[in-house]
Amino acid sequence: MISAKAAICRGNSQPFAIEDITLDALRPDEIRVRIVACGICHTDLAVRDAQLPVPLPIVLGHEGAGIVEEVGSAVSIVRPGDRVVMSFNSCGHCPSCAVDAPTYCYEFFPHNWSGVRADGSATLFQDGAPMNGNFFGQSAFATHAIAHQRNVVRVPDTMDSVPLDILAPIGCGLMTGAGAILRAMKVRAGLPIAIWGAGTVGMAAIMAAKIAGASPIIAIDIHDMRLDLARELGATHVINGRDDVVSRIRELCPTGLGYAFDTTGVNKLIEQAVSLLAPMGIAGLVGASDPADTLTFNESALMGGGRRIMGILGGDSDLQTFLPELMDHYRAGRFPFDRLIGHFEFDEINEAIIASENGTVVKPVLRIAEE
Ligand code: CXF
Ligand code: ZN
Repeated sequence: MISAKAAICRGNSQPFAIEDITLDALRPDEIRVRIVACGICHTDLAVRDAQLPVPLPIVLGHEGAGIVEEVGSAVSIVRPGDRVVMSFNSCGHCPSCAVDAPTYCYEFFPHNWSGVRADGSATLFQDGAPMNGNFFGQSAFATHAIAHQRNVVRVPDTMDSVPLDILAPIGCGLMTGAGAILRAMKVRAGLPIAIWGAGTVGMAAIMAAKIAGASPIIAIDIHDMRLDLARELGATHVINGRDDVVSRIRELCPTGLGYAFDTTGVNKLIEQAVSLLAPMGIAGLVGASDPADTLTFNESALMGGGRRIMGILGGDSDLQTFLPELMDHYRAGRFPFDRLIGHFEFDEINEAIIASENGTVVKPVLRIAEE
C-alpha cells in the first residue's frame, strides 16, 4: 500500500477536500504514476453534479501527467522514471478496440466510470475502506495514481523541454477537438468550416482546422474574449452567437459549409448547423446534450446532398499514435494549446473550478508536484 493525498469529491454540496488515501498494490498491467499536474475538465464537474452514472464519493481527475514510479510485471510500454501523460482507459479486445477505435470501447463504463477496476476491485482506500477511484483509469487529482498500459502514453524525448504541467491536458478535450477534425471528419484543405463553441474542444478544433488547411474557419461563441483568442489561434472569421449566425455564415459561404462542428450540444444550434451544410458536408457532434433530446432535420436534403451527421467521441483518438502526433504539432508551433492554460496549485482546486465555470480560464491545470 502506498500513501498519497487526493482531492475527494463528495458531490456539489461541498468543495473538493484534499485528504490522505492509500493505493492498492499494482496488478500486472498497471502503472503507478507520481502525478506532476492534472487538467480540470467539464466531465469532472458533471460527475460532481451527479449528471453521469459515476459513484460518489470519488477521486476524479482524468488529464494527469507525471513520472512512472513502478510498473506491474506485464507492462512493456514504460519504465520507472519515464514521463507520461494519461487519458481514458479501454478493454483492448472488443470490436472497437480491435480496430484501434478505443473511444468506442464496448466496455467503456467498467474501465472508466465504475469507481473500481473492471473486475470490481478497489484501487484506492481511505481509513482502510474502499474509496471510489480508477476514474478514466487514473483518478489523477492526487499525488499518486494507478493507471494502466492502455491509458498511459510515454512522452517522447523530443518533448523533454516541455513541462508536464503544459502537456497534462492533451488526453481529453484537446485530442477530442483536434481528432474530430483530423481523424473523424478528415477535414479537407480549402473547404469552409464553422465551429460552434470556443472552449477547449472548440479551440483545439480551430487549431486543427488551420493545420488541415480549411478555409474559411469560422468560430462562434457568445464571449468576445474567447472569440479574440479563437482568431489568434486560427479562426479567419468570428461571430458572436447573439448575432444572426445563420445569415452571417450564408453570406460568408454561399455554397454551404464543408464542415459544421458543434461542441455546444444545443439542439437548436445543431439543427442550424446541419441546415448550413454544402453537398457532402459533414456535421460533427461532440457536445453533451440532455439524454432525452432528439434532433429534427430534413431527410431529403440530408440524403440528396450526401450530407452526413457524425457523432464523435474523444476525437476517434488512438492514444499511442495520436497523442505523440499532437505533441509534434505543439513543438512545431501549429497546436499552441498552452495559450488556453491557467495554472493553479493543488490546494487551489476549488478556485480552479470556479475559474473554469465562470469562463475566466479555458483550461485550468493543477500543479501537484515538481517534476
Ligand atoms: C472523454 C470521453 C471518452 C473518450 C475520451 C474523452 N471525455 C472526457 O471528458
Ligand atoms: Zn475530459
